[in-house]
Amino acid sequence: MTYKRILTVQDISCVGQCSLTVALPILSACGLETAILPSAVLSTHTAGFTGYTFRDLTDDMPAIKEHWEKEGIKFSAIYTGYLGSAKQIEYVKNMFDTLGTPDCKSIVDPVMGDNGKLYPGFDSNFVDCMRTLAFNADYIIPNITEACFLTGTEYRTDYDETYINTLLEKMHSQGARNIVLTGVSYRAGKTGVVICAGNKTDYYEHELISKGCHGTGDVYASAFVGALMSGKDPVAAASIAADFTVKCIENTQDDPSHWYGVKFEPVLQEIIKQLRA
Ligand code: PXL
Repeated sequence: MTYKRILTVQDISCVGQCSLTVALPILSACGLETAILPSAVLSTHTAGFTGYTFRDLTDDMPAIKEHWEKEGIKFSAIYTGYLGSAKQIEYVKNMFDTLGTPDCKSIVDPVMGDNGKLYPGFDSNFVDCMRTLAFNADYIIPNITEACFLTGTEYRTDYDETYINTLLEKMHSQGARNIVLTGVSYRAGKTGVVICAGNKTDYYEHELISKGCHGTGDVYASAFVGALMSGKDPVAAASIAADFTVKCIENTQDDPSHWYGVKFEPVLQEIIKQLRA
C-alpha cells in the first residue's frame, strides 16, 4: 500500500487537546490517511477536570472490526493510546493480528500514568493487560512512569543512566522490540528521549521547559508515528517529534488559562517542514 492508512485507537476527550483530537490532526498533517477507533468518549480528559462523563465503547469494538474485515480494510500501522478497559486491550491485540497489511507496524503508547502515579480509573489488572499489548508491539513509547509500571520497577525522580538502562533491559527481556522512552533527563535544564531500535541505543537531548503541560505525551507519540510512517528512521522520527513537542510547549507556556493541553495547531506547519526536509 503506497498511500499509508493508519488506524489509531484511543479515546475522544471532547475537550482537552489529547488523544484523538491531537492524533488525528497531527497524522493528517503528516500526510497520512487516518482512521479512528474511539475507545471511550469523555467530556474532558481526567487530569485536572472533575465531574467528567465517561462512555466506554468496548462493546462496540467487535462489530466495527467485523465490518472492516468484511470490507477488506487493512492498515499500514495500528497506533494505540489511551484505552478504556482491560477487555479492550484483548480486542486490540486481536486487531494487530488481523487488520494489518503484511508490513503493518504496531505502535503502542501505553498511556497509564505520569509522575509515578496511574491516571484515575486504572488499576493493576489494567497494567497487567497493557503489559501483554505493549510487549507484543513493534514500537512502544512509554514515559518513565509507564515503563516502571510495565516492569514492576520502583519509580524514581533522581536517577542515572544505570537506572534507565535497567528499565530498558527489563522491557527488552519481556519482549519489547523497539522502545522510545520519553522524558529522560540526565542534567539540569535538559530532557530527552532514549531510542532503542534494532540493536542500537541513541539518546536525543533537548531543552527542558520547566512548565509541564498536559497532553504532551499524546502530541509526542502522534508526531513520532507520523514521522515514522512518513518514512523517517526511528531516531529521526523520535527527534522530529521531540522538537515539535518542545515548540508546542513554547507556544503554550505563557498562557496560564491554557493549562489543560498544548496549543499545537499553529505549530503543525513546523512538522510538515521537517518531514519535507
Ligand atoms: O493524555 C493522556 C490521556 C488521554 N485520555 C484521557 C486522559 C489522559 C490523561 O490524563 O485522561 C481521557
